[in-house]
Formats: sequence, structure tokens, C-alpha cells
Amino acid sequence: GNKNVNIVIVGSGIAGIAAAHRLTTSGFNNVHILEATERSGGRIKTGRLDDKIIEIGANWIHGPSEENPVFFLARHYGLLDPEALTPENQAYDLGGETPWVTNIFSSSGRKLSEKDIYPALEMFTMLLNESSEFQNQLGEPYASVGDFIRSEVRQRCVEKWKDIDSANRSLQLCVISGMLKRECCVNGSHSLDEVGLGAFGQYKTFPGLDCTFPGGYEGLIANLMSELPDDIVRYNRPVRSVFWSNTEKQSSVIVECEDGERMNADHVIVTVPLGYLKRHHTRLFRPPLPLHKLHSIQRLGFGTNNKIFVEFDEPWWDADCDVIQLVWEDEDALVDQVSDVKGSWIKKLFGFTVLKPTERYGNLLCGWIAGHESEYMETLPEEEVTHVVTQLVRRFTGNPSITPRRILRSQWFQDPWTNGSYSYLATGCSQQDLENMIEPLPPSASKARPLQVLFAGEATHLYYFSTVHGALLTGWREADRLIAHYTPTNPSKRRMS
Ligand code: 6YU
Repeated sequence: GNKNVNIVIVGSGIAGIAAAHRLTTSGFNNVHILEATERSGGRIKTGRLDDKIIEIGANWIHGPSEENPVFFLARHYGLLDPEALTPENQAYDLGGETPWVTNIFSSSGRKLSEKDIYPALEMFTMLLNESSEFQNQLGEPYASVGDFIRSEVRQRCVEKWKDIDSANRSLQLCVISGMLKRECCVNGSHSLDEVGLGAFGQYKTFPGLDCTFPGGYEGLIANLMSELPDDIVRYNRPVRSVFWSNTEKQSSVIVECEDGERMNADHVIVTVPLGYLKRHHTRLFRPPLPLHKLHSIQRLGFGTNNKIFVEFDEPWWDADCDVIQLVWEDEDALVDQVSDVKGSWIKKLFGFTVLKPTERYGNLLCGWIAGHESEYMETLPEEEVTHVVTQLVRRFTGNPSITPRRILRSQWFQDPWTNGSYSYLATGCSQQDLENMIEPLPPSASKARPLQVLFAGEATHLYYFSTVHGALLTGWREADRLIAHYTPTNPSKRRMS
């Protein structure tokens, strides 16, 4: 019967697992996942630093509240701390302001107060919110989010900061440079100059104060996997090519692995990251993708955001501190890129988040660095990264004897199956590009057998791209597409035939 149709899923990240979960629980019993690496989870990747659980990839449940399917599952499996389950936490509406306590250090070794940088924070928050309001407007007044923010800061500061002396004004601009770098991490872009203004409001959020998985994000993967048939995933099986057909001749899709092994499938769900697609689409799809789909793959942004975990014997931040922000006092030109990448890549690191609670993590920080500077950092030996981070901390604290106990960094750009961190809507992109990503092969106008190749993964969600919940929903979406395909919609007609 229909439940025997042969479905191959490429990639065992959250999108692939979600698709397999829904298909198998709906009775499809011939579903297989081909995964390039030796593990499931993809960009959900929990690691350890001694006995401490750390996240190499996805960190938070963004917007943990009723509507968020990741929150729903995490609660269902009992993976969250009690605070994350409280109604107050779920109702929390971010709107730019966060309850996080911030310590601010400057490159001359000064510690600034939150009050000291309030003018910059207020201006930046306002402009970031305004950046989301250009959607559906005819034409964009600026080339990018970066261009908009920089131009507006320069104009508005004249009037808004007229009572602020020039040294302080320069400091506020330096603070904004740091915020631009932070926003590069959020978007996973090299620079905000590469982030589109017209589509910036496309990204949607749920209410709720972001929370983490105390036992690690991979607990979500493990629980979903435990409900799948044994051996549904074949590991170390990188797929090289998917042979589909635009004509009526070929009856099934052929999936070819790197080692030449071939298998037939009725349907293939491709969940590989956009970074992988950008590099390998030519080899991966035979015949090549339709041009509109190809162009969207090229137009959409996929950059790098990495973490550098740093452990200290003693804290050099306040006990209640959640975020450490760094201010370079020579950056009043509003920059989010470093000109001398090799010599000064560390200037791109906007700051650190403090891992909480302290009883669980000790004095452990997570540094955040995006862009080409981050990609360069990946190529350096660990000792070199440790050395540069040590110099940074000594300079900003003015304490020449601080020495990190150890460090550990992510290297998402070097990962051959990801080639970066997550997607963003680059300049020139619109919702149409995401719609093109979603469209199955062959395109609907074709007479060839429909739904040969389907597309899921983080970069195929219209509003929640770049997130775990977005990826999860796309896996369910494509499973539902196949389920609907095999569900008779008009029973009376079927009885007659
Ligand atoms: C979230 C967060 N988070 C930090 C960092 C990263 C990401 N995300 P997968 O890649 O998982 O699976 C594909 C599989 O395919 C994989 O196993 C491959 O090995 C395999 N494969 C590849 N090629 C193959 C082949 N040829 N053959 C066979 N197999 C192959 N998301 O919700 N909270 O805190 C973070 C973060 C460092 C790298 C994140 C976060 C993103 C998620 O990790 C990611 O979306 C999903 O895991 C992807 O799942 P998947 O199944 O699609 O792919 C205004 C505006 C702004 C817009 N952005 C703001 C949002 C902020 C996003 N923030 C992220 C932040 C962090 C810190």
C-alpha cells in the first residue's frame, strides 16, 4: 500500500529527524535517513568542558512559550528547568530590552556603567526596531541594515546628543560599533552591510525569555530518536547526487552516496544546510535546479557565528553579570568589520555571555564572534586563540595577571557539512527567495511525477529561518506534504473509481 512508499531523508539534523518522526508515526514504514557524519543533531551539538555541559551549536530556545514547538517538546520530555516553565517566563516580551545585567569594559581598561552607555543603547535599540519596519514598502531608502543604522546614527546624534560633550559622544559611537558586531552574531552575517533592510522584518519571534537545556540541547534529539524505529539512520553516508526527473520517463529518484552506492526512492527530503547547498548544488542535483531556485540559494545569506568558551579560576565580572560587553575606544567610525583581519581579528568579538547558574558552570564565559574574522579564527591553532583572548582580557580589565584556565571554540565554517552557521536575508532578498527554497522538484507546472524532491531545513522557513524551531517546523511541513499526497481528499470520487 501507500504506506510502503520509499522515502529517503538526507541529513539527520532536527529537520530530518522531525520529518522522519512524523512520517513513521503516521504509519509510513519505509523511511530512511542518510547522514554524512557519525552523529545525529547537526547544528544541535552538545559538548563538554571537563564535566560541564556546553553547546557548540544552538544555544537557546528562542521565545519559549506555548506556540513554540521546541518549547512544547522540551517540556513534554522534561528537559527544562522549572523557571523556564513559569507563566512569567513564557509571557516575557523581549521587544529589544532584556533583563540581562551587563558589565561593560573598554579597551583602555576602564569599567563603564550601564548608565554611561545609555544614549548609545537607546539609539541602537530604536534603530534596530525601525529596521524591521521597511517591509512591503516600495523601495528601500538605504542599501542595507548596516547602511541604515550608520546613516541614521550620524544624523540623529547631532540633535539627540547635543548636550553630550565630544569625548563622550565619540565613546557612544564606539559602543554602537560593538552593538553592530553583536548584531552580526545574531544574524550570522559578516557585516550588517550584507543584511537586507526591506526583508529584515520577515523574521518573527515568539514571546518568552530565551532559556537553555540544562542537560544539553542534544537531549531533544535523543528523545525524538528514541521514538524512531531502530536503525532508521545510516551514519557516515554522505549523499553526493540526487537524480530527479523533469520528464515522465524516470519512475523513481536515485540517490547516490559519495562511495558510489545508489538507491531508489519514491521521495527524497533534502535537509542539508544552505551553506552546503551554496557550495555543492551543481553536484547534488541532476539535472540542475531550476534557475529561480538556484538564484535564491545564491542570493540568501549564510555566514559564520562562532563561540569561544573561556574558563577562569576567578571571575573578573560582577556576581550578577549575564553579559560582558567590550568597547574599543578607537571605533567611533561605526564599524562592524576589522580592516586587518590577521592582526586584529579579535576586535570582532563583541563580548561574552556568562554561563549560568554559577554553581553549575563555575567561572565560564562564552565569547561570540561572527564574520570573516571568525572564519580566520577557526584556522588558528588553539594556543594562538588562547594567547589572543588572554591579551584581550588583560587589556580590558587592566589586570596583567589574568590567565584563562582553558578555552574551547566552535569551527562551523570549517565543518564541510555546514560551511557556516545559519541563514539570513541578505541584501536583495525577499520572501520570494524563501518560497523558492521551499518549492519541491519538479516544479508544479511540470507533467513529471510530482514531489520527487522536497526541501526542509532552517533556511526553508518563511519566518523562523535560522532557528531550531524553524527547522523543526519545516521537517513536519514536508512530512505533512507527503502525508496529504497519499491521503484521499475526495472519498466519494475514490469509491466510484
Ligand atoms: C536556535 C539558538 N544558535 C548557534 C550556532 C549555530 C546555530 N542556531 P542541520 O545542519 O542541523 O542538519 C543538517 C544535517 O545534514 C547535518 O547533520 C549534516 O551533517 C547533514 N548533511 C550535510 N550534507 C550532507 C550530505 N551531503 N549527505 C548527508 N547528510 C548531509 N537556533 O533556535 N537557538 O540559540 C541558535 C546557534 C553557533 C551553528 C545556531 C540556533 C541555529 C540552529 O542550530 C539551526 O537552525 C538548526 O539546528 C538547523 O537544523 P537543520 O536540520 O535545518 O540543519 C531580525 C532578525 C534576525 C534573524 N536571526 C535571529 C535569530 C537568531 C538565531 N540565533 C542563533 C543563535 C544561536 C546562538
